[in-house]
Amino acid sequence: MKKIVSALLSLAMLLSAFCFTANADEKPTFLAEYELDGELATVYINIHNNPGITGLQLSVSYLSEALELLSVEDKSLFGNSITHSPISKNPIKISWYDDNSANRTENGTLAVLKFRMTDSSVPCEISLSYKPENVFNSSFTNVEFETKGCIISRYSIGDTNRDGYLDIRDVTTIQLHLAELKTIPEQFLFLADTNVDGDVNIDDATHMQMYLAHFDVVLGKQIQVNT
Ligand SMILES: [Ca+2]
Ligand SMILES: [Ca+2]
Repeated sequence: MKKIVSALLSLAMLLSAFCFTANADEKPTFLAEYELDGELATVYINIHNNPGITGLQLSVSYLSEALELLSVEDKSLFGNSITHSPISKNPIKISWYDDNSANRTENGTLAVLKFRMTDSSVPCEISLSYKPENVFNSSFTNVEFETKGCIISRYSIGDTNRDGYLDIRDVTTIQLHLAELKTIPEQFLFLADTNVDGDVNIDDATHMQMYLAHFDVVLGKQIQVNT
């Protein structure tokens, strides 16, 4: 019995050490995620793994030919308000500053942008960027964040043949693409990156097969919305 308890304890320690390492590896990130409802795209500008900041200015750029920005909603993540440039501007700049001089470490949704998709035939990339001096902490030291945008598309990740269904034909489409027998157009290649590691290879076909076989895998990334 003692042996089992000590084995379980060792396992728990190993797991907690692993979890700690995994969290430590996560970098501060500005992340855009979206939901699409018909022609209305809701884009969440999120902050993850925030080490502590007192001010930021973030630029959000998008494809004007395919998206029309309708509104910017302030989620008051840090208590006080954000400001932004006029919604007719692209990129639109979102700013926040706390003059109480204490670092703020909240994570979650900074702003919600609503777009109308005026051309759904093309994938629409939302890009985030900032100037290093525009994200800083209470000592006015620049704080580095990664930026991750998103691609708004009427097709789900995995729908590689773009017929609106997720099935074995999408696996075949990936395999044919990898065998260079039938190419997935460059602008839709992101649909084939089913495990979202930035590359399209046989692992994505396997990942999709596992999804279709009801294994516990997710196609693309699950959106976590903070309301
Ligand atoms: Ca399909
Ligand atoms: Ca991949």
